[in-house]
Amino acid sequence: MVYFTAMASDLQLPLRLYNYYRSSASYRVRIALAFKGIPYEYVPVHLIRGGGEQRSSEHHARNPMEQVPALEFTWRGERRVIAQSVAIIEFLEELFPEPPLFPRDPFWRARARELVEIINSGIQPHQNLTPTRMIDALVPGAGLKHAQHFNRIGLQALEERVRESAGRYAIGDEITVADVFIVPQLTSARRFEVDLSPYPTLLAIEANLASHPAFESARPERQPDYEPT
Ligand SMILES: N[C@@H](CCC(=O)N[C@@H](CS)C(=O)NCC(=O)O)C(=O)O
Repeated sequence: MVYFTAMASDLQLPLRLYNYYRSSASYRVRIALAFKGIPYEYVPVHLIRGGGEQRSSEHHARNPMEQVPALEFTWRGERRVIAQSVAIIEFLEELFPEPPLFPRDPFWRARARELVEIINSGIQPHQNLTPTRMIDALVPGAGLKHAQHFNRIGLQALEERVRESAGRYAIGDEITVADVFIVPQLTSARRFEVDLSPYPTLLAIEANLASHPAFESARPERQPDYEPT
């Protein structure tokens, strides 16, 4: 059952998620939507084909950063779009507070956000298509090394932090937004051929979440636009 707040009555379901199966930022939002049991329409945006559908004028209007994900919905009768996975997930949390993704305790809520930011601003921007292509254009072959370097720095920081807090998940035994970011990041790190053996706590958290229905259904290979590589 979807738990609504009073504000959620301003929102008209279903939501439309513009995303790409392999995008880790999209994967985060898919997990959050599934975790909260919110129905949505999946609209694929192919990031490679034809120079990238994210660069089309239609998608630019949805997200001027020309990235996925972008969540479209009707709010108080007006068609609206929000981009940026953190903003989207916080919006969902406010409108659909149950089950929660943010710890109630202020310290652990801040810690969950810290783990999120290590990934969102410390790792993912360095592995993204646009910067790695630009680095490759400057120094051929350096884009992958750049992505690997920042994955290692960020994953090490995460590993040290979660060693302090992990139970079954990143923060104790309740699933939080930190888990929603960690699982897609580990999937990306494997794609960038990063050795994950130095991060046993992160790997244990990922294993504990592998069969959770929300995490399972959000996996790249379960999406309609999935392409085996
Ligand atoms: N901080 C943004 C990152 C979004 C982002 O970088 N999306 C990537 C895919 S994971 C993208 O659309 N890249 C397209 C490109 O670089 O052209 C978020 O959390 O939503």
